[in-house]
Amino acid sequence: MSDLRIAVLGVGMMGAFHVEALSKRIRGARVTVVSDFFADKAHEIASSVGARVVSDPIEAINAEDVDAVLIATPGAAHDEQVNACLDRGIPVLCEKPLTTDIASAFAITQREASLGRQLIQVGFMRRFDAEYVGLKKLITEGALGNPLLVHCTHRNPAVPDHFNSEFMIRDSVVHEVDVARFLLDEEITSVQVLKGVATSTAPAGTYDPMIVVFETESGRLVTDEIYVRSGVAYEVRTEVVGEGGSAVIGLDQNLQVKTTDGRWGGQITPSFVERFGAAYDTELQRWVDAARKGTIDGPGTWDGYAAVAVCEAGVEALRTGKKVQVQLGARPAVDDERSGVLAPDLEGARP
Ligand code: ISE
Repeated sequence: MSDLRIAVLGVGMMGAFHVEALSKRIRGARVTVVSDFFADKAHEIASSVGARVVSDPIEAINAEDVDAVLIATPGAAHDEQVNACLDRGIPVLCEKPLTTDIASAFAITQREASLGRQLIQVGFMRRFDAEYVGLKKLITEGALGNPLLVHCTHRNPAVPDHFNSEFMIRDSVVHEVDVARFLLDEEITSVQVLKGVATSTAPAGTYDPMIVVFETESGRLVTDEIYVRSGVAYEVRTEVVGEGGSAVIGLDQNLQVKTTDGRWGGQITPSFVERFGAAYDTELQRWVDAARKGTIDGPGTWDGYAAVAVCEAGVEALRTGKKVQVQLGARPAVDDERSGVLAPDLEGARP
């Protein structure tokens, strides 16, 4: 079978990272077309992998030498680009968010369902991380008993000033939204945001850190500490507390150093690229393998839509200080079989 020919739209940090992975580490795929608003960047990345540049993203989607599309453009461009891929009926890996508003995200779930095929995978890479897959397996196998609580910690060492509290919810907390839905296998029904004392490095009016509290359909509680200017390193931890025990991941305990002066310690990953590098590659390989068969293998449009809706409720909770309910509406039938479910398979989580 010939290689999957991929157009990568947007070659900022994530897009460029994926181009490199597709060219060096992923089997069965080749980047043939690169498109970016910044022509210099597009040419630089395209020439590094022998691809051509098509400046108009819609033209890139419809190019003859393109079988599938990876979307890593800013969120505001996703609606038009994802719909153009649906027009053509080709598989897509779309970085979060699926779109930037509830109505357009919901419309995409309906449109894809009406095609009767799952074509759009949303880039929630944590579902492919070995530790998250292991945690999910523990829950599914009943090793922790009935899960009661999930505690998440999400710290970035530093971010640019445009990262205000609203952006923190849409761009960072969105990962815990997906993790909670993935681990507990149920929808989030309400969101509350607690704002405390902000770090002195946060711009005026930005609450950093914040504690976000989710409730799920069955009444479980999920807490998320989001702190994006910790000044330390990349720390993403998740603890599930069940009736029969608890389990925690993200402790960065792989490498431990003991020194002659009697100190010990380990290394914390500096950013999400190091922490989730293997997960990104697994996500890509599984998407490529599925896309070659004309489908996806991972979180789908319903997961993308649910994340947009919960984040929207989170932003309202931030503004009003109230607990905000999430109304998802009816899930299109065709998604039921696969979307939101990634088989808890530890082997599969390794690239
Ligand atoms: C970024 O967009 C990511 O996706 C990272 O995983 C997250 O840690 C960071 O906060 C986001 O801004």
